[in-house]
Amino acid sequence: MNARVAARRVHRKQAMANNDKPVPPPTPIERPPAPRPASEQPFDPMPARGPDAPESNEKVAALESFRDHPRGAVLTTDQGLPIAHTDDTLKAGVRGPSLLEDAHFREKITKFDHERIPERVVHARGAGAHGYFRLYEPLPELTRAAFLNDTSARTPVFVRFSTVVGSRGSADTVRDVRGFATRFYTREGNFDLVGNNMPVFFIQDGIKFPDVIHAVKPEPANEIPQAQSAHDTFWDFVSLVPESAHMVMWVMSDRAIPRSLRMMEGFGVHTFRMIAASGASVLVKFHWRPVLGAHSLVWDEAQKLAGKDPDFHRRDLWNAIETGAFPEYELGLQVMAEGDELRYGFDLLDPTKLVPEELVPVRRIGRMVLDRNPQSFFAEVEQVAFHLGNLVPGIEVTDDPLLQARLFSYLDTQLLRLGGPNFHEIPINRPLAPVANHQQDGFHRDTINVGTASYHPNSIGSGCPFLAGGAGFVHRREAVHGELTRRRSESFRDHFSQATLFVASQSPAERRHLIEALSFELGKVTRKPIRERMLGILREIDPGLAAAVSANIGVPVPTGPVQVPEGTSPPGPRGDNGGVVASRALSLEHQPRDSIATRKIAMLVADGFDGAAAARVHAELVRGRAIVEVVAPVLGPVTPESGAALEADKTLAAAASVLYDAVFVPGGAASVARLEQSGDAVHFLQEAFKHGKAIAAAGEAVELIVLAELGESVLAGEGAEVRDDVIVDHGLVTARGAAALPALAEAFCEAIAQHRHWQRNVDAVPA
Ligand code: HDE
Repeated sequence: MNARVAARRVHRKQAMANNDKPVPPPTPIERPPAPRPASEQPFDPMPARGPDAPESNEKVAALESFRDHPRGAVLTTDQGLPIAHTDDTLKAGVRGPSLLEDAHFREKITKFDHERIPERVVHARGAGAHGYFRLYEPLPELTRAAFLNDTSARTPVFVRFSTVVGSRGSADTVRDVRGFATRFYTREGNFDLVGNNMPVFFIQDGIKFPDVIHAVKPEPANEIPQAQSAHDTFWDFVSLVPESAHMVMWVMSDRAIPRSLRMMEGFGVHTFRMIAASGASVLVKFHWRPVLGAHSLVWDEAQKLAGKDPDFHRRDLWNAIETGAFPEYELGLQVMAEGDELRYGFDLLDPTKLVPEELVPVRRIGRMVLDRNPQSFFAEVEQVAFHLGNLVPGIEVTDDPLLQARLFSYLDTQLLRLGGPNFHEIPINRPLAPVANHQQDGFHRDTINVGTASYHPNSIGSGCPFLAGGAGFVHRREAVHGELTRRRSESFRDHFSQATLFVASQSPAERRHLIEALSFELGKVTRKPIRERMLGILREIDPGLAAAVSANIGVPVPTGPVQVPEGTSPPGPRGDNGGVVASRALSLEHQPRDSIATRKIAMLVADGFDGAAAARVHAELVRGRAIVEVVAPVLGPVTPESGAALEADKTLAAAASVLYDAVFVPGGAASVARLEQSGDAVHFLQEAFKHGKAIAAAGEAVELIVLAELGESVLAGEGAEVRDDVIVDHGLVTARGAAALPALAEAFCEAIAQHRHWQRNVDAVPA
């Protein structure tokens, strides 16, 4: 038995023996012990996790031979020379010049000078995690891919989430598309599913990618603005390129400001192909569905978060994994018959189109769990090199011209970014499947290829490595004919019908957000003709939307057909999207809202708070696996009216409502009186209210709600409900009497699970 497993068993026995001993009474609010950061944990390739632990992650284990645990080591140079002094350079005299002879100094500074590699030209800002994928049922009728036919396999994955536009140090919560790139380390080699959190793209042909990216990136003269689409060049481009209309709607929607990377859908975007062992092929679209549902921030909140916590998303992902709240996503497929490329009223090769789920439902085929943070951001997250061309037998590409361009770009970009052709040897990029070929040499080659024959065929090396035959990757049989042309297919010319479908599918609140986002962005465009041209596009999508935006940006909606520059594909006739005029899946309104797990709740208290109320509501929140933080005027112990003190996690000055999903204020006359004096506390509540968050107040704290001017208009408002002496008014939950606490706790949890309460009238609320 290996020593680690034995130690774990002893530990389990001790834990069982301890069960017989009397347990000390719990303090009113029990806190889980603070997790040890992953970086401090000894590496265990088979960590105990959950009921069916221990489970292993082969890829994480394979990284072990590259890890360096320098504990107890002596400081050395890169050559292994022990170093006795590293704080002063070697000088001629204590006040004299430094000497070239100081090899340690030169090595240290040279290494520092060369620490940076080029950031990704797009998707530079990212965060990653390890995990695994498990299949629900074999799919032999669809594909011969081994990992999609073996339900016993626990395929290791590495996922990198990203924003597209900003540079490496930009804020997480900007309005942008999110990258959702997954590598499956399968027995047949790496399969990379390099997708986004939106199912379509701005352009139809990859040759325009540099144009759209130059337009959205900071402007070349002054490198302003960072990580924003709200500037002239972006809107200039999209207003001249109507094929972008559908994607522009997604980017202006709430999808572009996700609440969490754990609450975000993923899409392969292009139509791919799956090939069964029989040779039969189908067309597929890939989907990732977060188990917690997809949820978003509010734009005002997203902007404030960019300042209060620019690492909001990566911190959220990191902390969730460290505390065992592992993000989970289901993999789904939409399967279309080969030959049905034009059946649905649009072209499946056109990446500006999605397949409405009313036409082709999503079949869920497996689940991915992210359960381990990386140990070195640089080694793993920065150096991971995804490539759309990393396919396995049974999964292939189609002729989508955006996809085809990507097949070139990813390998090309890695050559520069990772310094040469051997980036596949970087630990995070190594497949678990064995590698054997005659490729050799080049910068940063680690492998020592042994033998004389570095060519195929050979007899000297016994013919090695051998061809895989039927087990290898064999391209589908497909006849390709055609004349040389740069023309766009006629089937790609319907630029507006799916943009209209998207807008028609939004809930009233989402539509309002869309109008606000467009008004914000176009309001920042300084050139009037661009704003006007964009309104012409919006009019084609939805005249009501165009009129609403026009009213906000002071430019009339133009009349007449949309004009496009020469060489740009003009809009063609609208398709009918197979008769689908609104699609449920396109609205966040219909996402799962049944859990408060991992939601962050602020409990606002000061000395003299009602300890019993705090403990009651806290217990209910923790039961639902929410995370509660105590926010108080000062750090240190906060004393209740009676009972044990609580330790404050944050001060009102250091915290902000935008960092939380909901707020609870227990009563206690002294505590509430203190909070009433605090502008920060009042602002905290007003801002949370404005952002549609659940708020609960008990006992005297109801007065704080009234003071913050949330009560008078809302407590008696239309739609308010009274249950067991608890008033529930669009997510604002209040009760004065102690007897109502259980009902208040329950109603508060229900309100948090709803995510946001858009029905509130918040226009007049300051924040
Ligand atoms: Fe990418 N894209 N892309 N892209 N992309 C890159 O590759 C490119 C596109 C996506 O976390 C780059 O390694 C072209 C669509 C993700 O490391 C680069 C075109 C989709 C990531 C590149 C597209 C994506 C990238 C930059 C148009 C969604 C981050 C660094 C033909 C399906 C991967 C790198 C990571 C990264 C090129 C369009 C997703 C330059 C030419 C559509 C998630 O190669």
